[in-house]
Amino acid sequence: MTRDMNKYLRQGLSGTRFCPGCGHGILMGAILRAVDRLGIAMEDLLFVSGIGCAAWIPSPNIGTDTLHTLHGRALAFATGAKLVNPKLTTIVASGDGDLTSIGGNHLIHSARRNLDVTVICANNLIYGMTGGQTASTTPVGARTSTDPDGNNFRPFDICNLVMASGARYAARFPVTRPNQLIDAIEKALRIEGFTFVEAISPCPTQFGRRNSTAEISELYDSVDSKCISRAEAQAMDEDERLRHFVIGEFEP
Ligand SMILES: Cc1ncc(C[n+]2csc(CCOP(=O)(O)OP(=O)(O)O)c2C)c(N)n1
Ligand SMILES: [Mg+2]
Repeated sequence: MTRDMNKYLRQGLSGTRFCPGCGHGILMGAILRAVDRLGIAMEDLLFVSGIGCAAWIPSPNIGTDTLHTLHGRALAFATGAKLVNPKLTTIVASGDGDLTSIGGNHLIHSARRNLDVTVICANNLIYGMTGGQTASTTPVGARTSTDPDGNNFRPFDICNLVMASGARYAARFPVTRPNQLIDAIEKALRIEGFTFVEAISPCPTQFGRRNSTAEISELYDSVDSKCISRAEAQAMDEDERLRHFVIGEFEP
């Protein structure tokens, strides 16, 4: 994190808990830069997270109020916080497992009810914290600790899932394209109602080393090279599309 974002960090920290090369640190920088652009005061901001490596993005790193809650229940806590103080800009920042597996119901119903929060999903395609198990976002064929020969099941398209549930805005970008990611987070924060940004965030420790991309730079290149536009996706058959990340903005 460059020094210009220091003012948003909790005092006394001597570093983050992320592994070397974890994309979650880049995402944290992107979130803070979007907040900075909008000039949101620290006291008007609340971060809520569940459990997982991604849930460490706000807590303990960011110096605003943060709720570090139960696995899968970040949106339930955010709902309560929003009821008590609707004026707070409330950002839920958590992992793909946390938000779409154990927390999947809270995600779709928060979108359906148009809860006024911005959800930022750090999608590292795996359960990072607990040892690299298959998640509902793991690509077909990717090896994990629970699928050493490769995952058989198709992953959720989380942006489509939340849009179909009623979200006002969704976007997907990898952390390898930070400017697009910052723009998307800024836009999501400007829109009232339920908004969602999915950041593809490489996990060298649990995903990369099992999928022939042990070098951090190789993993970042691999993720970036799989990013395609919606127009490119339309020209592909389903099997080929599932091997890529369709990036961009999704609006009703
Ligand atoms: C009720 C409950 N079930 C399971 C766990 C174990 N657990 C902690 S984090 C986690 C998965 C985290 O994955 P994700 O949300 O994708 O975050 P990541 O670590 O990958 O960033 C699991 C299964 C838990 N803490 N509580
Ligand atoms: Mg994960």
